[in-house]
Amino acid sequence: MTGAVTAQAPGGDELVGWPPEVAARYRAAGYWHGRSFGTWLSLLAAAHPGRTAVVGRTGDVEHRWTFAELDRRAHRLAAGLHGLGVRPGENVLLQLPNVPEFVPVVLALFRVGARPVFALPAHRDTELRHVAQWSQATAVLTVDAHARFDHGALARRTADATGSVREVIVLDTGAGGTTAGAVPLAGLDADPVELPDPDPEGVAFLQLSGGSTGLPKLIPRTHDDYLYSVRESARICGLRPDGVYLAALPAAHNFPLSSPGVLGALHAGAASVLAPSPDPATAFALIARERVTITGLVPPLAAAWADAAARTPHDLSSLEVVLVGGAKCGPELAGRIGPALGVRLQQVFGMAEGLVNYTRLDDPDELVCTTQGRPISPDDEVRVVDPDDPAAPSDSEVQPGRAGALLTRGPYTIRGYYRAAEHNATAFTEDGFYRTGDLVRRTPTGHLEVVGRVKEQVNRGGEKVAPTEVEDHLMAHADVLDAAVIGVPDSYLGERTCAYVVPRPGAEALTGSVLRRFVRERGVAAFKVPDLIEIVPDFPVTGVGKTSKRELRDALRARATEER
Ligand code: OOB
Repeated sequence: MTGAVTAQAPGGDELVGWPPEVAARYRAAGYWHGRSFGTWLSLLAAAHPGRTAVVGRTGDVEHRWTFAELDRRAHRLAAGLHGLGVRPGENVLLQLPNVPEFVPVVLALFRVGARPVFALPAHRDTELRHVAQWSQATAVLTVDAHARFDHGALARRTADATGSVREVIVLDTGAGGTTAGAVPLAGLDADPVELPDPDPEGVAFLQLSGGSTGLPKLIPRTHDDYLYSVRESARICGLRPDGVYLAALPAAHNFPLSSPGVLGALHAGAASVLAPSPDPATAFALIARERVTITGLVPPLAAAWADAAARTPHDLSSLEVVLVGGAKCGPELAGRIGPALGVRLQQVFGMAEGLVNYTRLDDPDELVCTTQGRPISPDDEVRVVDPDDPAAPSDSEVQPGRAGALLTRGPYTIRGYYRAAEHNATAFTEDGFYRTGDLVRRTPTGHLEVVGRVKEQVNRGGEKVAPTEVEDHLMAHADVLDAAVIGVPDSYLGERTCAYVVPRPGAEALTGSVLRRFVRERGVAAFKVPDLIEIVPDFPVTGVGKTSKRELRDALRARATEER
């Protein structure tokens, strides 16, 4: 097996591989097993054939599949996809809500060696088009409709706008979306065929980055690197074969997928229950019925669950562990979750690019409440450096215990985004550390406390918003002269977005609601539509000369803080 897989493509490598000597070290240390997801699934099916693997609902139909059944479905679906012309190395844009089919679909694509590109259910035209074009996707696989939105039609529009897409595949849930002209997923069921096993060091799938500069970047993860993080996550979170993981968040996101998530549960021989919604009413009923033992939540949901638990008629006593992450969980909320839900809290600070930190189940309460955990791997290298000038980083390490910008590299952290040579030049150091953009403090125990951010991003309760992306949408409006988006504190979400908009002279009718509707109608995820819009006559000018957007946002943040 070769080390770095570097298929050249316009814009740069698909996969910036680890240097061969580093890859050899990760193999020798036992992190990379040289096994594909397909082989991994076959081994799991052999080890736990009769155990429940996946539980969930598609429309009115409840599904409950054992490991053997999941394996069989993934084989048959892989054959069906292959019969349709889906080939190894092709990218397939996937947009599925938490339906049970999510699991066999992903595993079937892995078996074919085609890479799922994990869009979130909230993504709309602009995001899907961008991601389909950038990945040169050959198929879009989606659901007919979900939460009263026609995903079939969205997939069709995405396909029509993207020359590379040959097929639209739709899971019909009876929800009424557009399925005309699409290949029904149910029809992709064929007798298993012999398929070449994909290279475990090659790209298994593409995750979407939260992004701080414009539209999402694609994150190439390999079988080897991801399976390592999945195995260790399952162990660190104490998953056992009799465990039951509830996927409350959208399963395509890295957190419910692998921290420890659906894949971690599979690895442990445990069951995954896919919740159609994370609201307490839906989730608590599932916890009681399926005897759920573990789940993962973003902080606002954890707070809502903690409040609702006091009044619920449902029996939550099976629940043992709740992971909270995606955004900062402060000590007050962290202290409340355990007692309110009768669980052990695990904080998780992760990123789709790789590095995942967990508080350990046997950590002292103090660390569990005040830190976001420590890395999975002894070979996760962490540097905390001087954050002073992001444009000209000196990358000198700060004094121990002081806050600084987090840089990391390791056995499951990417060395580069997918086909993004230019962006990679600044997103990574020359020696391969990923610039996370997070500000952290490291404790003597090696735990990290997230204290802020140097990247231009708003973290809206775990949902990441790139200000430039929203500013570009606002500025597409004919009456908008300029726009700047910042995050402002919010008691529920942690932060929400506030857009400052300068109208063109004479554009009197411009209002916040007009602009919100305008942004929404351009086809963007609802969480990116600005929460607050302030129409202002002009921007404060900072310093001398021309104001950069970054300086402008800094000035607006300072002013907003002052006003509070
Ligand atoms: C998870 O992944 P992403 O890719 O959506 O977002 C990563 C970013 C981090 O760089 C950090 O800025 C923020 O989300 N973040 C946290 C956090 N967990 C993530 N900030 C403060 N405290 C935390 N606990 O969000 C993700 C991936 C895997 C597991 C968990 C979360």
